[in-house]
Amino acid sequence: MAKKQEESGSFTSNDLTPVAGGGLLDRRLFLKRGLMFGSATALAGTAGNLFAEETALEKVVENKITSKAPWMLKPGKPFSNYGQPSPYESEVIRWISANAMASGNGVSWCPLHELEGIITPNGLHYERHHNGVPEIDPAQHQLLIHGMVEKPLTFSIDALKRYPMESRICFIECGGNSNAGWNSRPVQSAAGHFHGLVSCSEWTGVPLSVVLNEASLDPKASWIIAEAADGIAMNISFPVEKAMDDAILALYQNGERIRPENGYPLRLLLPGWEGVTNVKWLRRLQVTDQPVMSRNETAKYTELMPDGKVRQFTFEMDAKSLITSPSAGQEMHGPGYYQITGLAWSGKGKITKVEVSADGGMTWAEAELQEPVLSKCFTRFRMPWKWDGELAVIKSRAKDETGYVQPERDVLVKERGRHGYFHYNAIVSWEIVPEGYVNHVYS
Ligand SMILES: Nc1nc2c(c(=O)[nH]1)N[C@H]1C(S)=C(S)[C@@H](COP(=O)(O)O)O[C@H]1N2
Ligand SMILES: [Mo]
Repeated sequence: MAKKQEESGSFTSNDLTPVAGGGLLDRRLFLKRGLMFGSATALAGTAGNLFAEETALEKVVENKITSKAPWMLKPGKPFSNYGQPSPYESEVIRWISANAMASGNGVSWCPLHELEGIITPNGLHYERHHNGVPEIDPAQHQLLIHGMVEKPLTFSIDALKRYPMESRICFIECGGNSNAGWNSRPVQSAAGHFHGLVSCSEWTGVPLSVVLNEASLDPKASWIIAEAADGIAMNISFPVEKAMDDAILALYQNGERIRPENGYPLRLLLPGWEGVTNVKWLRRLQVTDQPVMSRNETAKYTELMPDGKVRQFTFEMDAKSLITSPSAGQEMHGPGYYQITGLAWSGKGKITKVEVSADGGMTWAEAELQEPVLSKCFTRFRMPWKWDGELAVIKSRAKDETGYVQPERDVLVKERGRHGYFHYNAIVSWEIVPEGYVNHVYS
């Protein structure tokens, strides 16, 4: 009987029994066909619709015949060479916080709380520049590979485009993302203005192993120093092992050539590894047997631990998750049914589970992971929720395929101490007050 109902797609009163405290419902609830097609009487209480308005026949007639919207009364605009978002979406933008003394040094945040799915539109990919965006002529740009190789090689962009390519959908996250989490008081910024130094794209280019094999590595080579063509010639070291594993010389981002801000015409892509290792405007790879010990791998992106030792070369980004809706600064529309949704990712592989709590972490229930679930990639999670209008604290907790579970904030702070500035990946809590406002809290 239960099986039959499942097949017909309708829901039973059992489905409406909370699966955890605070009104969390079965993660499969919104997937049931019965609910989508209006037999939601039991769910909605009185009316048969979830969120839609009941429409009388006269209204239908009026709508179809007499009241035509202004845009239906004239021809639309002509074609455009490059499409832009609707002007009504003009507030879905990156949020810039640049250094007042040096405008090319700073960040712009991806508005994660305004986006859906797992792909970041190119114009909204977060930015982190140490010295601005160089305007590079691809016809003059070259990549040099030298050092502990048999044959030093130079590649033009045109030459690289002729090699066989691969695509990889993965996130890039700055090691400084979410660093406001280390503050003693919870910041009240929108989710993307706090956690938005991470974005996810389809990157396409030439596997680094292919060109390194062509140059033929010295068996004693263990590190590669990547150097950029920006105004600081930014450089960073990474192990040869990663180069031969899944590193890509990326030329394309979500199908089009990489945007200048993100490394045009060539960027190093080290899937799952800390943002700073993904060198943009790549011009040189020097194969060596030791790291270069540059500023960005010594003074920055490392942290002093409580025992006085320093954590360095923390390449892989640990698992993390975040509810993007509802989230800080958003408003609820009164008690009733909601879909909690957010993003989870891990630099160590696939996300295997996301749990959600609506009672401040006392009880948890498993969220639905939306396909595709890919390694080192954003994973979208969803959870149906009936908010009773009372004070609630919602949070999410990610687990990856290594078994690692995202820690609570007090656990992370205890482990790392308070000298750190980078690599904050603790559970994020949003408090919903009866008036419907959403705040960031530590609990
Ligand atoms: N050449 C160069 N590469 C760079 C940087 C830079 O300033 N210059 N910033 C790094 C840092 S710290 C991060 S987090 C990522 C940001 O990549 P994005 O701007 O495409 O988001 O690029 C890395 N690669
Ligand atoms: Mo970064």
